[in-house]
Amino acid sequence: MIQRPATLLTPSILAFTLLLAGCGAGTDLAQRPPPGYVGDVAARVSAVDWAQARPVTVQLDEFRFQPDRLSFERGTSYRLTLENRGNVAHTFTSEGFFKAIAVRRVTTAQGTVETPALVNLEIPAGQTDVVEFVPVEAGTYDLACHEPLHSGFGMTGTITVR
Ligand SMILES: [Cu+2]
Repeated sequence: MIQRPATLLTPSILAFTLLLAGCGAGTDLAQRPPPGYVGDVAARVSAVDWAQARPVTVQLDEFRFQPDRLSFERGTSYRLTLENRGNVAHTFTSEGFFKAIAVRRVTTAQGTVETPALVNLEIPAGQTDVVEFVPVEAGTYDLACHEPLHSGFGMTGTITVR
């Protein structure tokens, strides 16, 4: 009989750990889509080819997203890399966009979490998060960093789903 290693973290424990590890706005991953989010996430995620996922990279620093205008197509798999090249934590926060996508998984410095929905993403200084997702609902959504004052310094953007 093969035993699973005792240190194996379940996704729920890992998500909880991520939530605790963040400071400020913190990273918050939902275990099931909250109200207002797209449903049928598992079916939507399994309906696309992840070997063909389109890579998109956004760099974050003080105080901007580069690029700050992002465009995605519905029904296409994406691998979004968020590189914090700054000296402080930044968040990638877009409630409207998060509600409009089906998430496959999120990879942070702490590991990979299978999660259907994003509530908030905080990327510590010098770290990189990767989000794999499928856009579902078309629309134009505001992007902002929710660290104190950052959006006022211009750390905002726009995400369009076509
Ligand atoms: Cu910021």
